[in-house]
Amino acid sequence: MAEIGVGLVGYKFMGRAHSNAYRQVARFFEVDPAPRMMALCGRDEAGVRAAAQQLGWEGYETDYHRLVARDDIGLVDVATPGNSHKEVVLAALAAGKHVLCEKPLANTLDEAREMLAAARAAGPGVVTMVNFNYRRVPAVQLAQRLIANGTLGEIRHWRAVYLQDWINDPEFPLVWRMKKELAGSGALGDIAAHILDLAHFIVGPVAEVVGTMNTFIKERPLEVASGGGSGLTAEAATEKGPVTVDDATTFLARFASGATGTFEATRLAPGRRNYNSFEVNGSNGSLVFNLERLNELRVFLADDPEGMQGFRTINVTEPAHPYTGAWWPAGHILGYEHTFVHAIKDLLDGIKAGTSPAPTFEDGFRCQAVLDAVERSVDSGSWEKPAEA
Ligand code: SOE
Repeated sequence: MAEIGVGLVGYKFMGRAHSNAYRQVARFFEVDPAPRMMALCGRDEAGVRAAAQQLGWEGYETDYHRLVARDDIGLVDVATPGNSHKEVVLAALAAGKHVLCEKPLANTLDEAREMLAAARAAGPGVVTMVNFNYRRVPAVQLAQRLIANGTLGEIRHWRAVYLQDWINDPEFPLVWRMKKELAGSGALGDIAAHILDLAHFIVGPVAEVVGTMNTFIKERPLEVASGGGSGLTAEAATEKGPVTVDDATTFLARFASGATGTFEATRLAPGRRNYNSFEVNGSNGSLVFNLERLNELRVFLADDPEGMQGFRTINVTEPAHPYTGAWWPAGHILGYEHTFVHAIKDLLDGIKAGTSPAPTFEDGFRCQAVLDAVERSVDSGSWEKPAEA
């Protein structure tokens, strides 16, 4: 079996999730090439050396320029905060490497446009993908299929929320996700981007939006040191600094298909740890997904017999369901980390076939364009259309 050398930039929360995926993918799926974990990259030598050892990388680099120049690396994975996506991705593409980039593609629409142009210019032999990992939840795949094959009829409503509470405490420090220069935006780019990508995957393109964005907690203690494993913990200093992104964003959408959509994303919803949920209503039925119960899809079909109607809960772990047959017997459930393994599996298949798997950089740009339209609508107070590439 062929191998492809992988270089991963970033070793915090996403770096750990991606590392785990590279370690596991060839153990459960038939992939060709199989990934070889050549080097982890980060600026702090002591930190990256320790992480490389813990996460199973053969070596490390402290400069991404050196990483992308290595002949033994064919795939560069970018799992850093958004402010460095563009420069690393452009360098990797210029070196002819395949690229996986964490979501959202970029911090601004202009950056996303430049990255898309570079991916197109790199030619069809260079595979690129954006890691919106929730597309790879088996229940989400089933939802998409039920809509694509017409089971739900004409789609009228998309209703999605992504609710978290990890920054609800005003004493939680000002980590990079709350700084515009590093993250681009707050709840909008961090988590609304996910439900928007899911909407694009399941319902189709969003044609126009109108939204609100709020920053309820305007300053926070500075961060003493970045947190460990989960990436969503940190130690607070006494000095404070301004929060420069949104805590919460909501928007209404009209889809190109004529369906309507609502989106709400907040990191200030006490008790909601990682509540990424959507409901779709079609002329012939409805479906409901909730990430906190990710092995299940709830489906209502209007043509079920009278007296027997109601939401059924499908445990999406049968061999017939996407990805799950490669893991465990039916009913032996999957978790968050499997979504990353599935993404890497599809990426490796794409590399073999010479085609970029979805979400492509086009998809990443389209998502960014809607995020940008939401921000414009907050300023203009009116409906705004996403820009074209
Ligand atoms: C923090 O809000 C975060 O880790 C996001 O950055 C991820 O994209 C999301 O999947 C989980 O929450």
